[in-house]
Amino acid sequence: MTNLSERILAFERKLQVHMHEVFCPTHLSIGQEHVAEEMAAEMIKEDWLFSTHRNHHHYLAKGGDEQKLWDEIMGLESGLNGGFAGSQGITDRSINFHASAIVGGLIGVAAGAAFSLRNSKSNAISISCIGDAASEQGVFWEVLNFAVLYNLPLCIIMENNGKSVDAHISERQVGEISPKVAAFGVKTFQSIGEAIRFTRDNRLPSFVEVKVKLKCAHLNMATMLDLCDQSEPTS
Ligand SMILES: Cc1ncc(C[n+]2csc(CCOP(=O)(O)OP(=O)(O)O)c2C)c(N)n1
Ligand SMILES: [Mg+2]
Repeated sequence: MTNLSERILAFERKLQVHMHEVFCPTHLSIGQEHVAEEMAAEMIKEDWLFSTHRNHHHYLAKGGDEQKLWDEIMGLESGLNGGFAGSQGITDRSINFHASAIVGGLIGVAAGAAFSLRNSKSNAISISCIGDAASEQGVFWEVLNFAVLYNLPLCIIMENNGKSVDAHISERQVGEISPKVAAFGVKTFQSIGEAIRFTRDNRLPSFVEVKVKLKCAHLNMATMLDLCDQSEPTS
């Protein structure tokens, strides 16, 4: 395990210990740090990164500010977004980073950013990190079509942990995801590095599906239980 993975894991483990102080829905990335590690090796500061509800590892990989992230999750004014965004919806414009709680919510925005980069002289690309459940949103397939049609420098990184909350992928989908993506004419890869380099060098879309194992619960529950305890008893 390298420095970045260790730093991410330490951050998430510390959060687990302090979870009783967290009042926003928080999805830890324990077990998926290696994805962030591989992304960090290829990303440049100018790249745009659009993430999901499970975003801490992506944010730290992009060079985000660990203390500001911590304070944001804790709901503090000193947080990245003044404590208003919480874990799921963080934004850091200084490093072109955005996250959203809506599953598949930012893939269209990532395509928009790629569209603007298409005509620029920059070698920056747009990166969309998604989970396997994002492929159950229509916009995912619309974006594939649009990205191929308009040669967008868009790299889609899917962390497939086989789960959408508690529903296993075998209960939700037929067949494998990558071959369906390839049928749109999007070049598919097994390695994150290769996918990012392909998009950067050729200014074309790419897709990489990484099979991962999430080694923690889907979502923190401690605070939710606390909130339940504080509610008025119903008769
Ligand atoms: C549009 C939308 N529908 C439902 C939800 C509720 N929800 C939150 S996380 C989640 C599962 C997402 O699974 P996946 O994209 O595979 O990411 P993972 O949690 O496995 O990392 C769902 C259904 C949501 N946030 N947005
Ligand atoms: Mg999943």
